Amino acid sequence: MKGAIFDLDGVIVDTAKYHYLAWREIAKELGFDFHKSDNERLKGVSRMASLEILLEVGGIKGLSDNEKANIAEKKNQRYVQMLADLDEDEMLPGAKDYLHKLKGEGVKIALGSASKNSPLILEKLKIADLFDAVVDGNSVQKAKPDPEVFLKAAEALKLKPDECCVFEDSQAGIDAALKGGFHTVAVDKDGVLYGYEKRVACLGDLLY
Ligand code: B16
Ligand code: MG
Repeated sequence: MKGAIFDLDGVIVDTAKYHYLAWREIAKELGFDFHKSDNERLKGVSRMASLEILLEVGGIKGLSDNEKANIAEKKNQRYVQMLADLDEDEMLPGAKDYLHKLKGEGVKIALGSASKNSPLILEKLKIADLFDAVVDGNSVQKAKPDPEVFLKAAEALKLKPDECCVFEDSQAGIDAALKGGFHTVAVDKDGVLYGYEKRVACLGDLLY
């Protein structure tokens, strides 16, 4: 492995809980309950695609693009407020140590995330300087399972896909990595993903 490309939410940090709380508040304002089980569907999905899923769950139809954009913006403001106190302690087990281990071995490191808040989150976790490249929702047109985000990350590292391993917690992300010709590690505690080359419960499993 010459390059390691990490998804953010669910691999490095558990921000899914804050996405859930923010979407749940929005659902409440729209007049329905958004349950934790529905939240699974939002994993790795872009902000606007997440809103479409939320509206489907609530049976809400016929909103204009403008109304949808306003709702998504409101959700993001709540989410960013919730990130105010985010710190290194909320990183998933072994994530920081594994990033440092790879860095020490000379492996190039990139982020390949759907989140437009990635730069803020990396700063808060104090790990931004470990990344040689950051490709996220701000720099891609096509969401996972399209391989664009990982192909751009490999290109930024000046490596070929088969020289890189993608670390992912969503099926859309695993599918994207496979389509792009990458090696894959699923970060999947519950064993719900398929198609990957190796599965771990957390990055800490790769330390020894
Ligand atoms: P934002 P990842 C994804 O992060 C989250 O899993 C997903 O729930 C979220 O909707 C998406 O980022 C967009 O996030 O609203 O911050 O742009 O797993 O791709 O790192
Ligand atoms: Mg993820």
